[in-house]
Amino acid sequence: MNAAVKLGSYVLGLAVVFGGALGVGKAVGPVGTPPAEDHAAMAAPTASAAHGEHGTAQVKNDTPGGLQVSENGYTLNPITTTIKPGEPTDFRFAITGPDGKAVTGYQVQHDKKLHLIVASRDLKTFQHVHPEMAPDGVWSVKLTLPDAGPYRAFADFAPTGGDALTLGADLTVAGDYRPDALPGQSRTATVDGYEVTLDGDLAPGQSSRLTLKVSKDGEPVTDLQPYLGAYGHLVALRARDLAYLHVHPDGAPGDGKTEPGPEIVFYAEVPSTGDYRLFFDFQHAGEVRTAAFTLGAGERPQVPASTSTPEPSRHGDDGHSH
Ligand SMILES: [Cu+2]
Repeated sequence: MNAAVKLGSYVLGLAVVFGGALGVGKAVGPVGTPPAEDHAAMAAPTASAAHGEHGTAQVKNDTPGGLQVSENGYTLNPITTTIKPGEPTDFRFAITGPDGKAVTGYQVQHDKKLHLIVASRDLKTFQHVHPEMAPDGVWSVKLTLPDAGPYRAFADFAPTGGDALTLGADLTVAGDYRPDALPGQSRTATVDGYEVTLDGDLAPGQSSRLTLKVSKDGEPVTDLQPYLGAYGHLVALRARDLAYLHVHPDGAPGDGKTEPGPEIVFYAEVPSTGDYRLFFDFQHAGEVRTAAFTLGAGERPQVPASTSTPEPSRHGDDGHSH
């Protein structure tokens, strides 16, 4: 056994797994694709060990997941194109691979072969569902999208033998569309009598520790149930373009140190300043609920207040506005 080769491949493996978080993906050279949304990494037992050591990582250039309908030869193909507001619809789609055929082999990540997230473009509506795959590779799931308007569907999966990917496609629900403004920043969310608080800050280009604490009737909840291989699942979407971001749970049920609440820790990595909408799924008393938060990352960009045509200067031609 050549120790150098072994170490080299170990380091490369780490770079592929943690490239996004560490910002070293570029340093190891032309890795074929950015390791965006490597959910396989989330399941790796060593994942949490790498956190906390790279708080000074540079802002990465990797394209976040979910912004492309096709990446690395894999394409998300919606088959169902008509969705009516408020009506249960059998939403069907297929993932095609580099050979153009529907992919039927998937790796299980977080207990499932494929996770489908559907969010309205205004981030008011969020659903996280698990479609069933037919032998021909067509996935289907009952979806009820409450309101008319544009939605984004994200397929989060890893093909057998390939890297994890999150592909995104637009869905449109016809009708009278009334967009909502992004809810203001808040660290407390209430859902079905549960209060969830969020502690921690998002920092662009860094792995940020976020702690979610679940209470009910003022009492901490200490018997959360495993859901998707963790005591909670967190999806972060960037406002405006719905980039789908990298979030790792810290610890797993049954690892001897992760408690079933009230606090669940995640490491989230955001690629830029701006607002993010965080959706936290947790299971208690046999039911999965979602708490949503809006959180800003970094300093707000300094956007000029007005986009109107500049007036001619009244102070001569010095070119400065006052
Ligand atoms: Cu899922």
